Amino acid sequence: MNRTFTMIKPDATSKGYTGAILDHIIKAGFSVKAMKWTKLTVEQAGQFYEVHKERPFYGELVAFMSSGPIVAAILEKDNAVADFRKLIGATNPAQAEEGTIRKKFAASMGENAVHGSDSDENAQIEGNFFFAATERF
Ligand code: FUP
Repeated sequence: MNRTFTMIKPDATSKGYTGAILDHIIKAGFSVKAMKWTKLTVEQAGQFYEVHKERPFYGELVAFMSSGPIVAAILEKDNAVADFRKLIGATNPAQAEEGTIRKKFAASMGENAVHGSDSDENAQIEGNFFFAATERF
């Protein structure tokens, strides 16, 4: 079994898509190991996306990700990182395949409904950003 990390982003929580997105994730065979409803400060969002610091969209990304509540979660499944990336679809929802979460629920490249870790190493770093050992079951 492998783990990945996800966030349901502020665009999706504000539109009331949280339950439907979680339903997709669970029906796709992922089990929840940790979960919280929370809101990032500007500083926390900046730190989470630090790898994108030099990119032109960084400021907008940080402002958006701290603009409203999110759901953070650690998910478990065989091949979790790759299978979750497949389930959410391309970063730009216009290019996401039919049936993917971003195709269904995302509005744009910047506001794309969900995050999914891109490697096992980042899944661990990102999970540790939000959850203590005592919050994982
Ligand atoms: P992804 O791994 O699919 O979430 O995409 P990236 O790690 O490449 O990008 C992280 C976030 O930056 C995306 F979710 C949305 C935002 N982004 C933009 O706003 N514009 C871009 O051109 C690329 C990414």
